[in-house]
Formats: sequence, C-alpha cells, structure tokens
Amino acid sequence: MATKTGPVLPSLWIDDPDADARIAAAGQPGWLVDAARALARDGLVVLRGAQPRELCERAIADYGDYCGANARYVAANLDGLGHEKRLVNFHRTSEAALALGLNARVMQLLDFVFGAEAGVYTSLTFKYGTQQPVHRDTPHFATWPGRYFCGCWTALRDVDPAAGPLFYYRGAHRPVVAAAPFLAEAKVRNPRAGRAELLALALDLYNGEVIRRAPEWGELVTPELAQGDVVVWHAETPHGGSPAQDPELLRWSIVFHCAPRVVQVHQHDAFFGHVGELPPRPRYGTFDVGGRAVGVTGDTAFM
Ligand SMILES: O=C(O)CCC(=O)C(=O)O
Repeated sequence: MATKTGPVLPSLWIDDPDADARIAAAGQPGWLVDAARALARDGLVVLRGAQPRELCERAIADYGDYCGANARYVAANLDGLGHEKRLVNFHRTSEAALALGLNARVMQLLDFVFGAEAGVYTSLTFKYGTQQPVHRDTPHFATWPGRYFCGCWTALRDVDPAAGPLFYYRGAHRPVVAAAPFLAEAKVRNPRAGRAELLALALDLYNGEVIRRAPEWGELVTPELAQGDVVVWHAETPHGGSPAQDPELLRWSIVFHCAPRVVQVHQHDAFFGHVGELPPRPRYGTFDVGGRAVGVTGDTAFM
C-alpha cells in the first residue's frame, strides 16, 4: 500500500482559455479530441457504449449475490421507500464493478485531461434513482490544485425517463465559487457552533448558492442514457438526479470518483477549512490494479 501524494501538479490545463487549441494540437485520436472538447466546453461528455453490456450485467448479478449473502445487512439499510441505500465502494467486492471503474477509454480520457495518470478514489452504486438536488462535487472531492477530479458515471441498464434520470447544467462549470466566504458566513450566523457544525452549515450555504445560481450559469440538460453509456463530468459541473415519476422503477448506475494517482482527494472539512496552495496531509493509501491506482478508502458498505 502506498501513501505518497507526489508532486503538486500545475493548475488544471483544460480550464485555461487556450484549452481548445491545446486539445487540437495534442495529436490525440478523434474520439478523445471530441470528448475532451465537450468536457472543457460543456462540463460533461457522454461516451456512448463505452462499457460492454455484458460487464454491466455482471456487475448487477454481483450486486444480487452481495445482497443475497448479506441479507440482514441489506434489511438494516433500507430507505423510507424500502429500497436499498446507495452502496459505497462496490468495486472492492465485485471484479466486474472494478473493471467498469478502470475502463480503458475512460482512463485514457482522464489521463489526457489531468495531464497525469488517472486512478479511482471511491464509487457509489445505485439501484434506484438518487433524486439528488443539483450540486457541485468539489466540496466532497476537493484537490490541491483544485478540480483534479472527474465523476465517471455508467448506466448499468437503459435509464427509464420516469426513473429519475441524471441531469446537469451545460456550461455551468465555469463560474468560480470560492469556499472561504461560506465558512465565514457560517461563523457569523452561528458564532457558538463547534467546528463540525460550522462546516456542515458552510456546506449547506454553498449548496444553496449552487441550487440558486446553476440555472443562470448554464442550460439544464437531461441526456438519454442507455446501458453501457458513460458520463464524465468536470468537478464543478452542477448535476443531480431528477425526481422519479415512478420511484419503484429501477435505475441501475455506478459512479466512480476519479483523480490522478499523485493527487489525494479530500472532503468538505478541507474544502472549506484548508488554507494554502499545498495539499493537506495524505489521508488514504492506494493499491495497483493493472497499473492504475485504486484508493484504499473503505470497504463495500451501504450509506
Ligand atoms: O446518479 C444520480 O442521479 C446523481 C449522481 C450524483 O449526483 C453524484 O454521484 O454526484
């Protein structure tokens, strides 16, 4: 197990004004040029059919096996509708899930976008739609330098429009929202609060700002997604899960949280509280799979 953070990388080049010219000049294959352009311009790209359907089915079968072998644990982890909660780090249990996370095309795109070898930090598997309000991922996946993170989401089955599809705001990743003022505002609002309470309030205030402003930053898009399609989003892209018209419909998906091997991913305490250009202390190790770094970030668990 390694625990190195490695050198600090330069600021993320695809966020620079000359990104388009650099993408064109990089001599990459056409699909990768198109994907990197879309990611830089729109904050999200859909890679159609990037995952083999059979691998998606294997991951779903593994999920069934996991639930069968852990029936009591599953029963203790149901939400208000009687559905399983989200399953964290299923790739630590299922080889099929891990193979989805290390998809060669996705990793090739991320290597290019990061300018550094990409790896997997954590994952979430969903059997039902998340119905998550619009949010940016940056507070939960904070890096130094910033934005060395992509969400890589796979449709494990075709997504029914009534099952609460993924949505995002196209082009809304550009406006910069600084973290520090939200912590300062939390302190003003609740001067007697402890650190954890202040950080939670700062996160609420930050999320509120994203919810309010995303519609003016970009255009709401709900892509149609079929089994094997992969969505890659920029760390700052506002996105979420639409309300499900029929919450009993299944909406199988797995999302991998990816960053370069040499960059550690930090949580909202660091996002709001860490000062300076150098990263906070490393917080997890990695192991290698096929030459890629996979985070040692906890076992498979419902949350
Ligand atoms: O799958 C979804 O509905 C939303 C996923 C999401 O927002 C996330 O993983 O950050």
